[in-house]
Amino acid sequence: MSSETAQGEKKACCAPEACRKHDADGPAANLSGPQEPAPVRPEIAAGMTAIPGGSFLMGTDFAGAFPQDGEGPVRSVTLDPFLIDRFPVTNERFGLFVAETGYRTEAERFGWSFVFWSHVPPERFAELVEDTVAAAPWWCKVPGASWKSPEGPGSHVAQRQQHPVVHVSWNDAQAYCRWSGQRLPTEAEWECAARGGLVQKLYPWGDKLRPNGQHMCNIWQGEFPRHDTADDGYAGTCPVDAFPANGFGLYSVTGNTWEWCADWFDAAFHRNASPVNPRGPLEGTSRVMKGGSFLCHRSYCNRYRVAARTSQTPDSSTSNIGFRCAWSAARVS
Ligand SMILES: [Ca+2]
Repeated sequence: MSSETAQGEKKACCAPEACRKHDADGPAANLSGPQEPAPVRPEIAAGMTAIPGGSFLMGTDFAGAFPQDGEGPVRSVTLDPFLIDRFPVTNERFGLFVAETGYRTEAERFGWSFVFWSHVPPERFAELVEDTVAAAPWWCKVPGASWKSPEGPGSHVAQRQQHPVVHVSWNDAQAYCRWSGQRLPTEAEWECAARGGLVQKLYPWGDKLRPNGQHMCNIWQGEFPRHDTADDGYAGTCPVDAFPANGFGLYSVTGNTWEWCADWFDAAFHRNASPVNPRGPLEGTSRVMKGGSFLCHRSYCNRYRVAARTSQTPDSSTSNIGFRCAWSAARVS
């Protein structure tokens, strides 16, 4: 496949749009909550790290980037100090939220989610898969797939407690934040934290994907989408601490799962926006996602870079989208 074709299909390869139909009694009714966030729980605050305020160079002019995504131009962005989770939200932590609140995710309410084809047990493929995405047939609509049954009925997360939670929509992440007392990071905060204090490097650790031949994140090896050799040790998600942390102590920044950010997505908005604590457009149709996932491969989608960005509608869920949370340092007493 040519690179031009691959770039043109970025939405389908990164994560398919759910195109779910809402009604008055749909998932939105599940999302009401207090206007003022609850205090951050001590056990959650303990898992966060402080990112100093100041300026950093956001975006990239890298020749291998995706200009249509709005990765460039490089610009100086200034942020107030903030705190951010060192790890993506795990199945264990999300399970605690669900146990305490009874929350049902959008995938559970709509009754299905998207699963990558090779993760569906082949002997049960016809039974479990209702449909596939025309532009990306490796994405399967699986009734019953959810955060606690990532490959549909019969699968579970018992042995994946320290993996990032998946099959969670942006709306689900917002609901979690209302419980935890946190909020989603802005895209600028996410990228600043992901860079780990390095300046204009491609990855959280530098410019070389595999320094000294060492895998530094969970992405795809082999021929996408047919055969993942899992040379990095994992086909699918991996524990959030499976690879080294970056300079700010953040784990699982690139690869593993995409992570929702607070901002609405626009490919050009930032060109004329304020560079001080940018928050993205006031409205939009899809939310920013950062970091890439275990499905990213340089032959098709090299979005496992800190400046890379994509988006999805806020009710979408797949087996490769998760999130981590932030907190404003000004709220620390
Ligand atoms: Ca992998």
